[in-house]
Amino acid sequence: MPLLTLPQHPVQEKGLPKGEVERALQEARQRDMSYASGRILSSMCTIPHEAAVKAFVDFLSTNLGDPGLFQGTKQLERQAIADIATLLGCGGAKGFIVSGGTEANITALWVARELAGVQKPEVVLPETAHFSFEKAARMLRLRLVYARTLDDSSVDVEDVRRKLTARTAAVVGVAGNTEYGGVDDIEALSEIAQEHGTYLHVDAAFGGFVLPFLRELGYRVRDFDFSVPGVCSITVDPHKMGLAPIPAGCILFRGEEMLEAVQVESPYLSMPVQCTLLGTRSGASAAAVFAVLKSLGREGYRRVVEECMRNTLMLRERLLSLGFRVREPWMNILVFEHPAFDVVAELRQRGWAVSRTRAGEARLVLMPHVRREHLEELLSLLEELTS
Ligand code: 0PR
Repeated sequence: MPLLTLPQHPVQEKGLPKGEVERALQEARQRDMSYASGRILSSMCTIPHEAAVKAFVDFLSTNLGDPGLFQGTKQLERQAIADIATLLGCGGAKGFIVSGGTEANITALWVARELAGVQKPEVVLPETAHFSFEKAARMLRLRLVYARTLDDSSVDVEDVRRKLTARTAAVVGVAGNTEYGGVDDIEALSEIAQEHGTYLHVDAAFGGFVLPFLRELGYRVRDFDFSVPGVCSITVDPHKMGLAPIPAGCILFRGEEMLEAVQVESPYLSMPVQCTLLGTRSGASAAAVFAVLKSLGREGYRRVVEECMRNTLMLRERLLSLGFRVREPWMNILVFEHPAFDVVAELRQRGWAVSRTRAGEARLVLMPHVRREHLEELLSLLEELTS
């Protein structure tokens, strides 16, 4: 069966009437799940902030691969970077708005490998690290050395220490791991990395827009950012809890000189050198990130995080009272299971998008589009299943 009712030729000879193209687009969109339905409980992305959407559309044709042509847009990127850098403990950190966490992690390991300059370089990272590091490792010919994790899903720092060798080009810590939201002991990793003279990268793709606000709300939060001296670079994704439209990641380096390690000459462009993986890259993403940062301010983000966390803790209490085994949440990611049935299978069968951890538990990401009323619906269903 054809996917759409639109003619299947790759590109037909004559343009189709506007209405027909629009109809095909709408038809496709209707087959998508929607965040607003509350049924997407597996995603780290959400409905973007309206100011960011407007900025994205207004800056659609801008290209930060040639910043001399788009100096205003470049200024927005600089400002957005400075704001995120300040949020993460070092206003002077330098970097770029990139396409997402994968590009950010690849860029960080690329810099680390170039700076280390060792033969057969290795990277020591937690078992819980995101699979983007595997892509980075294959591309950059790095050997990944996984360190064990503890019961709370954070890395066993003693195992990291044991795995360092003369070939170690970088240590990776995660602040908000994908499955559990766990935060590694970045301070301990920093000490180990500094003793060993090794680069330390922190993947805060999810946690970077959560942890600073949880701390401001009075939650006990581990230090994970540039306030920890050994941290060389941080990945943080505006298109996750930053409420920016996809694609929007961010990579920050403590010093500008680190970026020079991956710099290439771009002689026929308006700038003589380029340090990003992408050449032509979206100025719309940078403008959108600027717009949401400026519209929400710290207070706005704090409110968003407060609501997500309140929902997470409410859900946890109610699940416990229904007899589910629930993990202690680090942030707005909740992992649970039931001794008598397969929660993931039951929920999926009824149209809820939930993910499964490698250990088989149900994993929910309580993003801002997940509202109280959706959780009440979910809870009544789970109550039925347990009775
Ligand atoms: N680092 C961490 C800690 C992540 O969780 C992710 C993505 C990345 C890096 C990579 O980021 P990009 O996907 O932006 O390149 N974590 C989620 C995942 O892959 C992303 C996600 C988002 C998954 C939306 C599902 C979804 O519907 O599991």
